[in-house]
Amino acid sequence: SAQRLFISDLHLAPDQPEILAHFLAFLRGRARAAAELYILGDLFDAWIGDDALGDPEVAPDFLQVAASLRELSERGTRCWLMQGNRDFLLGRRFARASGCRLLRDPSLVPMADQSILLMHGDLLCTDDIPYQRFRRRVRNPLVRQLFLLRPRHQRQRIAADYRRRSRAATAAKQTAIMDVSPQTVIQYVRRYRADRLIHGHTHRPGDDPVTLDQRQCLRQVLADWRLNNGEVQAEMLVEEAGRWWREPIQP
Ligand code: OKV
Ligand code: MN
Repeated sequence: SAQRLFISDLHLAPDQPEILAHFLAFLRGRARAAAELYILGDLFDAWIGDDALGDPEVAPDFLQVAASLRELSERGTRCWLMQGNRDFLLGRRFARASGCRLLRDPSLVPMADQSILLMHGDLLCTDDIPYQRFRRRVRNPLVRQLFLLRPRHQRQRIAADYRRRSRAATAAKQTAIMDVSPQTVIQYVRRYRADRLIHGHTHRPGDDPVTLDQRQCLRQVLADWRLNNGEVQAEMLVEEAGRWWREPIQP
């Protein structure tokens, strides 16, 4: 079929084998019926560099993710991958290993007579000043290169430290600060003349009509994948011939 599937925020991590298994089953099952799969960031909960793919000390299971994505694209589903705020170090080497094409954030793509703006979503959360400062720092090309030059075990330790400190900071933040800024949403939609904005990151799935310049744009927020009473809860957005709907991802 000519379906396009949109997912984000799987946050794959070695200590959550259920979500990993759910994703691998999705790649071998439902995803095969699609022409294109869009992964809009935070496929992984942490990423310390593409050279760590398959490192037994980091996450041996992630080799399976790359192999299964590759198999899906070889079977005819084109896979697009955007970096998220957690896996912003995903690069060409992972793209090659997984058969995915990298999508920059933001990306404007024409689909079914509409201009669709695809983002991870963290660029929209401009009220979270400490996060935006962190973002600028770790994405600075020099800071990034110096990090990638360190041995893998050091990077692992540094990353674990960041995550520990971030959990404490997130718990202390007001939830409104961690949502998108409505003014920033309007800025992006206006600048790109988008008819639809699709993003993840906030873990607040839903549809939000945005009015600007006497026209309507629809902002669609993708769901994160999570474990709920031992069951994986996952959902995707689907487009086919200009029709859009949400669909749960079954085991
Ligand atoms: C990713 C986030 C951890 C948020 C560090 C330079 C520096 C990269 C890094 C370390 C952390 C990614 C790579 C991770 C995102 C966190 C905690 C909060 C809010 C440096 C370049 F500065 F140390 F030199 N990192 N990891 N967070 O564990 O994947 O997005 S990570
Ligand atoms: Mn995110």
